[in-house]
Amino acid sequence: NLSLIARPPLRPEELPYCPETSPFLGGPIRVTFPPGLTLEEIVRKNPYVTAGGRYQPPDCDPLHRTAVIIPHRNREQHLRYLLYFLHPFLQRQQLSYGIYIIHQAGNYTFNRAKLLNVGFKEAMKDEDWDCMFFHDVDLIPEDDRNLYTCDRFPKHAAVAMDKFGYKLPYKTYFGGVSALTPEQYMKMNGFPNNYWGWGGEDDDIAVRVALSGMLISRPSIQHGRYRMIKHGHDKGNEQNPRRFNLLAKTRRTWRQDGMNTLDYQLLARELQPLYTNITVAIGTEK
Ligand code: UDH
Ligand code: NGS
Repeated sequence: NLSLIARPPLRPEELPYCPETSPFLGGPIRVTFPPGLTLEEIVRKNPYVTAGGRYQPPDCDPLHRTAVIIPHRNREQHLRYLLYFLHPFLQRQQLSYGIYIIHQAGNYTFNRAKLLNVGFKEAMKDEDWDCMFFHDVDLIPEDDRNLYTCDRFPKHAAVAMDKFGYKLPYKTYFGGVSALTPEQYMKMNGFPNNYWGWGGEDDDIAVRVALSGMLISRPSIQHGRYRMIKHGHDKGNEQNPRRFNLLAKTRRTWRQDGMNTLDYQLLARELQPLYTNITVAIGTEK
């Protein structure tokens, strides 16, 4: 009886490809925030996640490799909730993935777009990712058919946020969650490094997409739904009074500022159980 002969487990390259559409998708997700949630509990619920917040589907060869890049400072509770929902969400999509927290060191004014540039560079040192998801820490996806994969054009994923009545606030909005392939990212010279404080950097990114000759891709309004965790204004991320002036100049500046001028000091890179923690000094406004 042949079935009694023990077979060695398949090596990863012998696994069949994962299907085009994952059989584990469930559609809408009920997003509520369990009080007293701990990182240990999330670790327990995600036994297949390995050091640095990495995952491979156990029984098929993934079609997509996605890095999730999260800009962060002083939002530990939001981070816990995001990890709690995001790990199972990405696993249901049968992705190979890694989660990167890019932590801005010090108390100087926050710079979201520069942190995302750092995240891109640092994540690409680990793996040949084919898609980078740039993800605010306070946005929880509400439907797992919102696939965390890249499209032919840069993708804006957070098209239907609860705080905007589940529609786009304006046509060129590119904030919250977006996704680019490394090729798309390099084509637009990455993101601007010179937006310190709140506002405008996402609009600048949308302008760069257009100036580099690309369009914006989006999921449907039914799938691209997000719930934002309510919060007030952060200390150290005040509205940037220069944002309108900067935006008026993007056409002239995008080739001179971005990935090609990115400058920072890596302070630490730690493999936490649920994410790779990258702490950086990104300097101050000139
Ligand atoms: N972020 C941090 N720490 C900060 C500031 C920003 O981690 O101190 C990150 C975080 O990933 C956040 C993202 O940058 O999701 C974007 O910043 P934001 O959440 O402040 O931007 P948003 O437009 O909110 O969502 C602005 C303040 C709204 C206050 C409304 C009060 N009713
Ligand atoms: C625009 C900002 C964007 C911001 C969007 C939504 O006005 O950065 O509002 O803001 N652009 C400028 O300030 C130039 S929100 O309602 O989330 O606070 O993302």
